Amino acid sequence: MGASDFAKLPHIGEAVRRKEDLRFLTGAGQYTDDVLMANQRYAIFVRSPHAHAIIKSIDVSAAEAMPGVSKVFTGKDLEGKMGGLPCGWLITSTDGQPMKEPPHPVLALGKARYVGDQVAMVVADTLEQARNAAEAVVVDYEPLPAVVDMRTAAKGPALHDAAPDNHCYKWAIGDKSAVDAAFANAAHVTKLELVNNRLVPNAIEPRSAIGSYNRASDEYTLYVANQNPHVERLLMTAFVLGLPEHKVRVIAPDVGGGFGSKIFLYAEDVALTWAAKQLNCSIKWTADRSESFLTDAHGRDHISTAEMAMDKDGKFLAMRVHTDANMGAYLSTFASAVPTILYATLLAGQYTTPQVYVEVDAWFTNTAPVDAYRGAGRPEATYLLERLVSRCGWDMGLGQDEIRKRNFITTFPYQTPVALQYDIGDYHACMDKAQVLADVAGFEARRKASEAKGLRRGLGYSSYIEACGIAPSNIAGALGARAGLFECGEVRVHPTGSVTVFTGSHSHGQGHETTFAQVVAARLGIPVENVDVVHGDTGRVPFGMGTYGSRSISVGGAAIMKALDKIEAKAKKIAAHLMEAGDGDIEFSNGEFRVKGTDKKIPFGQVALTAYVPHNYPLDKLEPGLNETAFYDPTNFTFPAGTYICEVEVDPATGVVRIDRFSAVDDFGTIINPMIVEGQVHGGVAQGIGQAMMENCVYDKETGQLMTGSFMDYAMPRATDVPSMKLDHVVTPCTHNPLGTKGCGEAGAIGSPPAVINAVLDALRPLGVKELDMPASPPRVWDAIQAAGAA
Ligand code: MCN
Repeated sequence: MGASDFAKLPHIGEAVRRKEDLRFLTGAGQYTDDVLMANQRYAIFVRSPHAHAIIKSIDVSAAEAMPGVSKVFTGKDLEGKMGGLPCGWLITSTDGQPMKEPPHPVLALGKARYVGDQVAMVVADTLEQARNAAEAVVVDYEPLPAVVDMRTAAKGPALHDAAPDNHCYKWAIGDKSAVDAAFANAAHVTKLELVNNRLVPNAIEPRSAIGSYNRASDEYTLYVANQNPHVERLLMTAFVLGLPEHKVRVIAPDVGGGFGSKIFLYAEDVALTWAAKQLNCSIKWTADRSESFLTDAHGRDHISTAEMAMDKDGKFLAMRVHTDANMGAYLSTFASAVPTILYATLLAGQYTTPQVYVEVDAWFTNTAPVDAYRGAGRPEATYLLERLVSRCGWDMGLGQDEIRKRNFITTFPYQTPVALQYDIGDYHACMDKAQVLADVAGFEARRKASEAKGLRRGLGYSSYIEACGIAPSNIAGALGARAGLFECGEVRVHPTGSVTVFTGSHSHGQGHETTFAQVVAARLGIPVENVDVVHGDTGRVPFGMGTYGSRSISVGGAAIMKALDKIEAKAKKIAAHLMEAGDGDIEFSNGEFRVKGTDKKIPFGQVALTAYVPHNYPLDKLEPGLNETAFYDPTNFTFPAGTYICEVEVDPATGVVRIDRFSAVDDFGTIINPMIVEGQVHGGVAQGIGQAMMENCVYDKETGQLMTGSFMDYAMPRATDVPSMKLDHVVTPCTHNPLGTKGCGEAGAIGSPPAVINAVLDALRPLGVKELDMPASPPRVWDAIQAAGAA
C-alpha cells in the first residue's frame, strides 16, 4: 500500500486517546523499581568525590563485615573478567589519526576521572544495609588537578594515557578549499561565536536496573530503564561480558522518560548483571536524583565559531564552522556520533548554501560523559545556524524573515554539500503559516505598547530541519559509521481476529501503544482496542534497535507495515480459498475481502479464524497461522522541518524575559495521531525553552565539582515558565517510507532555543546587545544590557 492510500485510511489522523494512559494514570504502571524479584538484594555504588584522582587503595573489609552485606566489588574484582564499556565505534576520525578510545572500566581501575565515577559496588540484603556499608568503604585517593574547560584541555592534565593532550578526535565534512574560495569573494561575512550550554537530561524516572541470574538454566535477566533493550543486550554480551546473547534477557518495562539518556550501556547495568551470577541472586539498583545529576550522560556542551559568506543581496555563498565538543571523562556509547554525523550534516539547514565546511574537535575533560540528549547534535546545529542566519538578516538589513526566504531550498530532492539529500519539504509554506499564526503583522503595535511601559519586545525566528528515522544503513555506512539501524516488527493475528504487535521500538512516553495500534487497525479494518503492542523485552520481541532519533513511527512503524503487507498477502490466499476464487481476484479494504466484480465478501475475522482452524485447507499451498515478521531498513532519513516564532518581552531594569507568544509550524509528513504529535511538540518546546532560559550544567573550573547537582541549582522549566503555544502543520508526506511520516519527537527541542534567543536579541538590539549565550537568565540578560550600555 502506498503512503497516499495509507493516509486516507480510517484511524489515520485521528486523535485516539492514549491506550497506555489508563495504567499510568491509575498507578498501575510497572517501572523497574516496582519489580520485585525472588532473592532480591540491593546495590549501592561508591562514587568518587574527586574529579580526578589516583585510587591508591580501597579497603572493603569493614564494609564487608557489616550486617547483611554480601560483597563489595571493586575494579580489581572485575579486572580480566570482562571488557570495558564500548565507545567510539560510530565514526572514523578524518585527520588520519585514530580516534582515541581509552578504556572505560565498569568499575574504576587505578584512577577516577569525574565526580561520580563508580569506584565500588556494595551488595546487601536491604537498601539501608547497602547504603550504610558504602559509607564504610575506605578509598585512599590521591587527588590530581582537574580540567573541565575544553579550551584549556590540551594543556592537561591528561585524563588517559591514550590521549596525552586530551584530544579525542578530529572530524571534518565539506569542501574546505571551495569554502575558502567563496569567502575570499564574498560581499559580506557575518561571524558568530557561541556556546551551546551543557544540559542534564532529568527524566522523571531515574535510571534503575535489576540484574538477575538463574542457575538452573544458566540465564541472566536484566530489568532496566532503557530505550533499546536489544542493543543493550548486544553491547553487553558482545563487547563486555562475552556471553552468548541468548543467555541474557533484557526487559525494559514501563520507562518514565529517557530523552536519549537511556540508550547507552551504563556501567551499573553490566556490574549488576555480572554480580548476579557471582552471588546467585537478583540485585536491584535505582539511582537517587543526586546520582542522576552526576552520572546520567549529559547533553550538548559545544563551543563554536560560525561564519557565513554572502553576496550583496544576502544570498548565502558558503558557511564555515569550527566546533569544540566536550566528551566528558570517557567516550559514552554513542557520543562520537553526536557532534559529527548527527550535527555537522545538518548545518546546511533549510538553505541553498552551496558550500559548507565543518570541523569538529572532541575533548576529554573531568566531567560526566556527554552523549545524545533530545535531538542529539541537531539542536546544536539548529542553534548555531539559526542564530547565525538571524544575525545575517540583521547585518544585511533584511530582517530575520527575508534573509531566510531568500535562501530557502525550493526544489526537491535536494542534495546538500554535507552529505544529506532531503527528499521533500515546503519551507516557504511553514514560514508563511508561522507568520500568520504568530500575528507578525500586529507585532509593531505590540512592540510600541511594551515600549510605552518601559519594556522591550522582540520576535525571534528559527527555521529548523532535522534528520530523523535514524539510521539508514547505507547512508550511515557512507558517513563512516560502523552500524546502521533497521527495525523489526512482528504482527501476530489471533484466531479471533485480534492482534498483538511485537515491535523493536520502545515507548517511554511517546504513546506507541496507541499510534502503532492505529496503524495496524487502519490496515486491517479492525477496532484500535483489538490491537495490543508489546515492546521492550528481548524475550518476546524478535529483535529491535530501539527508540531515539525520532525513528519509531517511520522505521518501526514501517517494519510493521511490511509485516502487514505479508499478512494481507497471506490472508488474501485464505480468503480466495474460502470464496473459491483465484488469489489474484481478491481485494481487501475496510476489514473485508471481496472477490473483484462480485458481491462475494468475508470479514477479516473469518479469515483469521480459518488460518488457525483450517477446514479443507489447501495445505500444499498454504501454511496455517497468520503471523508475520519483517525488518525494515530505511533508504533515507526523514526530514521534518518547520518555522518557530517566539515573541518575548524583556524588562531592561531586571533582565527578566517573559515569553509572550510561541508559534510553531511543523512538517511531520502524514500524521498518525495529532493529539500525540501535539504533546510531543509541547514537551520538546518546553525542553528547548528550558535550555534557552534557565537550564545550565556548571562544573567548578578548579575542582571539577558539579555546582548544579540538584534542582536547587539546576532550574528546570515549570508549568508557569512555559507559554501557551500555537501549533499548526504543513504536510509534505515523506517520499520513501510506506506511511509518509516524518519524526516529531525531537522537533520542539531542536527548533525552539534559537527562536527564544533570537527574540531576546531582537528586543535588546536597540540597546546595543548583539550577542547572548544561553540560558537567558535575568542576571545574564541584565549583565549584557549593562555591558552594551557601557560600551
Ligand atoms: N507520530 C505521529 N505522526 C507522525 C510522527 C509521529 O503520530 N508523523 C507519533 C508516533 O507514532 C509516536 C510519537 O508521535 O507515538 C513520536 O514518534 P517519533 O517521532 O517516531 O519518535 P519516537 O517514537 O521514535 O520517539 C523518540 C523521540 C526522541 S528521540 C526523544 S529524545 C523523546 C521523544 O521522542 N523522548 C521522549 N519524546 C519523548 N516523550 C516522552 N514523553 N518521553 C521521552 O523520553
